[in-house]
This record gives sequence, structure tokens and C-alpha cells, in this order.
Amino acid sequence: MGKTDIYDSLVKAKKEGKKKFVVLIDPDKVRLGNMDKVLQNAVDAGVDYFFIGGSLIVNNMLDQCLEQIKEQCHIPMILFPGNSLQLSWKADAILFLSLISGRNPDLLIGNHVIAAPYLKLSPLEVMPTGYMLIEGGASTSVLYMSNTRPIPSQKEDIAVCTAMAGEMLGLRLLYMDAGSGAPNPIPVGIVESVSGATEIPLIVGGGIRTAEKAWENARAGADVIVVGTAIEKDPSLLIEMADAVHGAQKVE
Ligand code: 1GP
Repeated sequence: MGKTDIYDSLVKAKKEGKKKFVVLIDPDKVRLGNMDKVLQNAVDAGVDYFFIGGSLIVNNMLDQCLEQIKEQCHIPMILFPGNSLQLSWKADAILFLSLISGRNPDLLIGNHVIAAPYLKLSPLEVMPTGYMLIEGGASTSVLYMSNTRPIPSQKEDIAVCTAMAGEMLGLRLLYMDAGSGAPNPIPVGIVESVSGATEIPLIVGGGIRTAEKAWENARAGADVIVVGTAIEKDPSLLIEMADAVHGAQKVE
């Protein structure tokens, strides 16, 4: 198994104005028995990638979850690790997240030092990602676990400067997240401002519950839209959300 070229595909899609739709699978939340429906819908809807991870994984189901997905479809699996224990060679790639909205040194560089030798040996494609938590109206798991404060959702200038700094430091993706299950998804204004101020692909997620909101954020400049909770609750939403995101392609 070799390294994938997922990053290059994201850059190419961005240049062409094409939008990508990602389903977040939290190995703890999706009971493996229920995965069949999600996987079948994901194939039918043309889901581009799976993100696999959660703030905590308490059931040690990561490897089984990755194996089950691989048995049933060819959609690439990208690790979205909540900590450095959530690593597996069974995935295709990893978001190597630096939590640039926070000031917790472990999540800016500390855990990366621990994970680096493992990742160097692994077949995973490593994608350095500036991860930005934006206030989403509740104390989500990621806020508690990361011990950081999110960027206030009305402070667009802070979000823009943080994203620009991440890009200037050489990070290759930006991920703005309101946190899983956030009551308020990221406002269009911040997506527009951050997207307008940076060149690298922009991932947006957290609290997106409708196809309209997914479409709106993609039109505002998100290159990748991530949905987890809404699809865990209702797998049938997956198809309309994927259609909305893919339909948000910018035609010049
Ligand atoms: C969280 O962006 C993801 O990290 C997805 O959030 O579960 O609210 O869709 P939801």
C-alpha cells in the first residue's frame, strides 16, 4: 500500500471550483451494525471521503471501523484524530492537525512530536492542517478535551489572521470547526472572509444539519464540507447533503 494523492485532488478540485463532501464517522457513535446503511448511502451519494475520529474513542473500535469501511467501499478514509492514540495504518491519510485557534502547546506541536516517528514509517498520506475552533454556541467535547477557547463567531478578523498565519507557516489545509453537534454552525461571513484571504483548501464543519446550510457554506468558499451528527441521526440526509455540496460548484 502506497501513499495516496488526496491532497493533490483537493487542490485540483479547489482550482476547478469543485466542492467535496465528507462524512465524519466517529467509531464510538456509529454502532458497527448500523454502518451498512451509512456506507451504502455514501456510495450512492458519491461521498468523496470519510473522516474517521472523535474527541475520545472509548471502545477501541478504530481498526474494526476502518476494516468494515474498506470491505464495503472504496471511499478514501482520512484519520481526524482527537489525540495521538487515534492512529492506524488501516486508513489512507491523516489530517495532521495543529490547533492554531488555541494556545495549548501539546495540540500545537507536542502531540505531533510523539506521533512523527509512527507517521514517518506508516503508509499514511500526512496532510498538515491548521485546525480552528469557532464558537458554536455550546461547550462541545473538543473544547473540553482541548482545553482551549474557540474564536468568537463574530470576530471574523481573528479568524482571518489565524488562518493567514497558518498558511504562512506552511500548513496545507485549513479546517474551521464549530465542534461536533454544535447548535450553531459556522456563519457564512467567516467562511467567506477566511476563504477570500487564503489560498489553501478550506474545510468547514460542525453543526451542519441541513442541505441548505451545507450548500450555503460551500458557496461562501468552503472547499470541503464535513457532516457527522446529522447523518448519524438520519442516514437518509446524506444523499441530499452530498447533492447540495456537489451542486455548489462555482461555474465561472
Ligand atoms: C466535527 O466538523 C465535524 O468535528 C462534524 O460536526 O458532527 O456537528 O456534523 P457535526
